[in-house]
Amino acid sequence: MKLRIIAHAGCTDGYSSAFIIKRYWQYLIKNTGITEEEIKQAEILPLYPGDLQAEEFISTPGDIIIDLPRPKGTILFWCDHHATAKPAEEKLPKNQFWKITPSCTGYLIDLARQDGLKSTSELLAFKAAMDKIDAAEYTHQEIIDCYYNPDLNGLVPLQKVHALGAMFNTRDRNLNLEIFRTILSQKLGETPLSSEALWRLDPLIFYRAQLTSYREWRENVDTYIEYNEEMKCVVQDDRKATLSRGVPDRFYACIKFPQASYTLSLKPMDQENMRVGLGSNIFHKDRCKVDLGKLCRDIGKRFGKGSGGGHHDVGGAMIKTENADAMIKYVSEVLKKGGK
Ligand SMILES: [Mn+2]
Repeated sequence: MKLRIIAHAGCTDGYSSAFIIKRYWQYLIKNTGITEEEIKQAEILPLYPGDLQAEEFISTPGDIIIDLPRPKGTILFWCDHHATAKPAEEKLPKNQFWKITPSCTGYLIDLARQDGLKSTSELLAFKAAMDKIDAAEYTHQEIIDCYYNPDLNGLVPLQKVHALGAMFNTRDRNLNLEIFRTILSQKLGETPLSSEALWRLDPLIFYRAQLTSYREWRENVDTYIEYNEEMKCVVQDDRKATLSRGVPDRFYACIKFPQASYTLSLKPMDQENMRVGLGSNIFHKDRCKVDLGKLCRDIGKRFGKGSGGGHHDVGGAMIKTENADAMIKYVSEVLKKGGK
């Protein structure tokens, strides 16, 4: 059977989930008759959640879908941990898994361990790093250590995973895609932390550049990022940017405005479409009284073509550019009201 591994593009959890599938599929994909050779030959297809929610997406019976919403049609395997992807049915079909967990990677590792995969210190360190990254459970110091000032000569697992993520988070989408595929097509070690072929490509080159790009981005975004006291929300409206610099540091708002409860970002993708990000202050998730994943699904429907969702504390949506101001007004009202 022709297989496709469809993983969340541009996302470290998407990449790491695909790694776990390729490496440990025997513990996860049961009674389908697929072979190691077919997994080796599988097409790696990084996509965004909206791509699977779109009418144009056509699934195939060989699709392995991870860290993404479940599409219509027959597929081989599905695993997701996003709150808004909750299936309607009580009992899921064979080889389908959904649960709210910190990361999809960690969920897959746990499923494989339940089926007999031996836990090693490396596997557990990798799971811990991925859970921290995808659920944004960093301490203030860990943000500084990963986004500002890592000791590049002695990276700990959390920083190593950041260095890997830097490889496919450049500003060139085609390069990102090429790298994402390449580092899943080499000989895989126990986890990415010890995959020799991968580290021979020297992720530090990418990480060093990314750290500089974060700094340039922060300096540029400083000219228009603002805190709205009424909404208790940091608003980063990229329509106000006069320059386009660097690579986004997604937690900058929480470092710069510690008083904030929420962060809202607007990024024009093209003439017609705008990506919206909504998050809670990662250091004060207790302040988050609104289900942001649900709110994102709501604004995706109200102000876009229906693409939107996420977790309780963070979400994203695509909207029509012309609806951006109406969307801000709507979000502002919801946030002001709180979870009531
Ligand atoms: Mn994820």
